[in-house]
Amino acid sequence: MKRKLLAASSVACLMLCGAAFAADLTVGFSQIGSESGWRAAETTVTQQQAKERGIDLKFADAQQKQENQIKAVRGFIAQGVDAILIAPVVATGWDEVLTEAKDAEIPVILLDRQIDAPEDLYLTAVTSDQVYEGKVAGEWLVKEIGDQACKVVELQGTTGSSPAINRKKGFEEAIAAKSNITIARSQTGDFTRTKGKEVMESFIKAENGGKDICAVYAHNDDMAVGAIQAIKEAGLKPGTDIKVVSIDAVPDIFLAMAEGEANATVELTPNMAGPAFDVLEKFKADGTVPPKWIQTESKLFTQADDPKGVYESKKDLGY
Ligand code: GZL
Repeated sequence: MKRKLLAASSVACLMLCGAAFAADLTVGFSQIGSESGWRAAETTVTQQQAKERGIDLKFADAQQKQENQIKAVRGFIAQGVDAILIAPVVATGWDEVLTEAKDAEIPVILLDRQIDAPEDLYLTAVTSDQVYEGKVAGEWLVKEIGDQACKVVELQGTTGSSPAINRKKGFEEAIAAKSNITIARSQTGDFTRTKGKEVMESFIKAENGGKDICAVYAHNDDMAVGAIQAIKEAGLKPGTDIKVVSIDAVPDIFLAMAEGEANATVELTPNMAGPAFDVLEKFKADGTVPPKWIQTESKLFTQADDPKGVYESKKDLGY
């Protein structure tokens, strides 16, 4: 793909050329996979955003493997794309390949997960505040439980991923002052329904058939939906015998909420690509460097928030 240099000399031309740049942009996107409903929606929205802007999007699905993401990024560099989007499956191990992108003068934008790497290796990161998400979930439980003794089981996201690390941290901060609320068991469910169900089954077995569990905190709704299945199969009522709090606000958690089987979720927008493409187009058009972090909103939803109506509003958004 030949890079086009525009001899922009006037504002009008800059504006026109800016738009032309968007039409000319070829962007590589290394996506983690399709482990959750939220991830599927992020992919759909990214493809829609690219199409609306006339951006040629090269998509690579890594099947949740970092080595596949690194291979895809190297492929994008070899193709000479104008920019690279990465949703990084884990937080470490990116320095080498991002240095190769930097040496090739190809800007990298991180979507929905942060990494432990020097900030000059990427243009910006578009993510939520994941510690805050965990805090919102924890504060909801603190309010819901009051002073009763509450044994929590935790379904963690993918080991080593920034959301798993940060959502755990935020939740623990929120319950730290409440000696009546303890995390009895915590294990990764890898952000998937299947694993979430499997791990919840083991927690139920270990905790007196689930009767000693007061709440399950899942780092995403997909694991919560799996846990709800396991709770029901154990003959208990999710949402009442065991409270269910999670993160993402995907449509299916609102169906569970409408049935009284889930209690709370913290919304994560699947539209990380819109803000990413906005800053990329400006960067390409006139060199404007964006802030290193573009934060997306986090909003709590509970059964009091018309879950059926929210489901209807979300069900066709690509989840
Ligand atoms: C969080 C994102 C997480 C979602 C999960 O920013 O990376 O990954 O919460 C997804 O649904 O698997």
